[in-house]
Amino acid sequence: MSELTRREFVRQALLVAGFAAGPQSTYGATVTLPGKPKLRVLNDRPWNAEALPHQLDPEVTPTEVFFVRNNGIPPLRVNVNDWRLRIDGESVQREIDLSIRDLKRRYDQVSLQLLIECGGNGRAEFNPPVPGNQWTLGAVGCPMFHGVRLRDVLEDAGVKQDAVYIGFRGADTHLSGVSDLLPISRGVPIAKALADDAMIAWGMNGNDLHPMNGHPLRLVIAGWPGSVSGKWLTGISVRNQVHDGPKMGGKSYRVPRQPIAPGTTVADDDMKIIEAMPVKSLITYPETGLRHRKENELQVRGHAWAGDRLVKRVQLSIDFGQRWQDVTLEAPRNSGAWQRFSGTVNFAQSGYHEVWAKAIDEKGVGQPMVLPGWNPKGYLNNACHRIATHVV
Ligand SMILES: Nc1nc2c(c(=O)[nH]1)N[C@H]1C(S)=C(S)[C@@H](COP(=O)(O)O)O[C@H]1N2
Ligand SMILES: [Mo]
Repeated sequence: MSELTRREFVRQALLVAGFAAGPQSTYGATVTLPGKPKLRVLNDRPWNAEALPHQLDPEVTPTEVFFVRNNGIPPLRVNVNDWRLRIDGESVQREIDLSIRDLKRRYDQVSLQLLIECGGNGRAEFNPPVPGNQWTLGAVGCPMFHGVRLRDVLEDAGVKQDAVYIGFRGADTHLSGVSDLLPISRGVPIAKALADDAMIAWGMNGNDLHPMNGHPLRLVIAGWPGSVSGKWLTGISVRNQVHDGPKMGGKSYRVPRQPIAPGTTVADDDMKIIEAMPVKSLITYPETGLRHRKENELQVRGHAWAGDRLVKRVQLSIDFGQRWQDVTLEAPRNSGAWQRFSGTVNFAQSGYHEVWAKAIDEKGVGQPMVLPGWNPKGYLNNACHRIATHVV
């Protein structure tokens, strides 16, 4: 990253931490994230910002439109040469301690295009409303990541037979300012940690990671709630039990075991951890609100993804879901990447129309047309995306 970006980041981070005087954001004021000026900022204490659907049109998500979701305050000073990653826990054969240079030298380097979607993407649509960042559609992206496979590092430390889960530690600090409190420490079952689409990354889209996306090191665990992809990564524990770090329990990243009526209170014991994210798609071209001439066909394209599954089919509707047409769907570049869809629609009538997209995964599970299962924290909204067109 450029020195300017770094300095601006530190300045912003200081502001967030309340340590420095400077232009304060007040309600309604425009604030933008350094290096990501087009993102829609939901909150700057801590920083949370999302893309608009049409900004996500490129096959590989550019860094400047890749969303940011922070639970705490990012580290103010990062020294890449001194950075250490520790692999420990009850279920490793030997603890190891690695520099970024060690990571680069000891293991096969890979570049993989991997999808990260926040578990709360789409939360704004929940009714009754639920607290938390009011994400609409853009807390998702699929950049290219550079690093090593998580599996190679874990196997180097040696994974014992009784390993159940991994849990990460990061260098960000708790919003309360208490230094030994982690803002978040989550993880995944060992099988997912050893999968092809789980990596430790030091780079994104040909550069270092952006400071807000975890520079200098992060986990990327594709297709699961973004909260398992630990940023500013300093440690990974291989656990002999389900990881119990902050935001693994209670209502965090958990949904009711059984469907509940909207607005119902649920006991923590009746909640389960979210695993792979459900099938979803996003129309990235055209932008909603388009004016379109009736005699021309309209090109429509976007991306579809389905957690640990492949998407098998994408359909479009221009009559509010009464009739659907299949469109072309490409294979992912690698396991863990989203899939491009593209097709054309023709309008028989002028006037207000909507284009709806629906993806169906390899098990035959499709997206719901309306908000699925209400849950207390507003996770897993994979309802169909719709855009408006004015046909003239
Ligand atoms: N250390 C740390 N890792 C973290 C977080 C965080 O606040 N701290 N946020 C998580 C959440 S909730 C999401 S959705 C993803 C978002 O990654 P991004 O900000 O790079 O888009 O990072 C995850 N990793
Ligand atoms: Mo998230």
